[in-house]
Amino acid sequence: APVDFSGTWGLVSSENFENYMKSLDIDFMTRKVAKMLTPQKVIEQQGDKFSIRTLSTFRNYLVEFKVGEEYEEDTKGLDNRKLLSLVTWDNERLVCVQKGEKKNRGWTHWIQGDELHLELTCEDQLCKQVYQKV
Ligand code: VLP
Repeated sequence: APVDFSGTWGLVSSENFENYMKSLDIDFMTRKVAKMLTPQKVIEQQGDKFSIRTLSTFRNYLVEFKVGEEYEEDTKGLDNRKLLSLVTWDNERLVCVQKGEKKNRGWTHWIQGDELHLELTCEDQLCKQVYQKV
């Protein structure tokens, strides 16, 4: 794909993260801490190979995958579930479907101008986040 997501991106806005966390059964105290964070996404992309690091003062999370190849995801430090995840291209958007206990779980990344956009879904909740290069 002609899109390059590589870089270090800082959170600038977040909508409905609280309800997204609730849909993942994240406990009250963890939600209170998590919603105060301004995480960074450190993305390394080589063609269809990605690593995405979500970094914060509280917890860090790493996923590595190749587009089109299903992988086992262990959401250790988040909701601690085992998922079967698959990322594909939808035109210039990177779309991840996360199969597991929770219905309709996944995320979509795309670049819009100088911003990195992220939509996170779980069950009936949609969280929208915007990041900018730092
Ligand atoms: C759980 C939900 C806060 C919050 C509890 C701990 C790591 C796409 C994708 C790549 C994600 C989102 C990860 C965040 C969900 C938190 C700790 C917060 C900081 O990102 O970029 O993995 O799945």
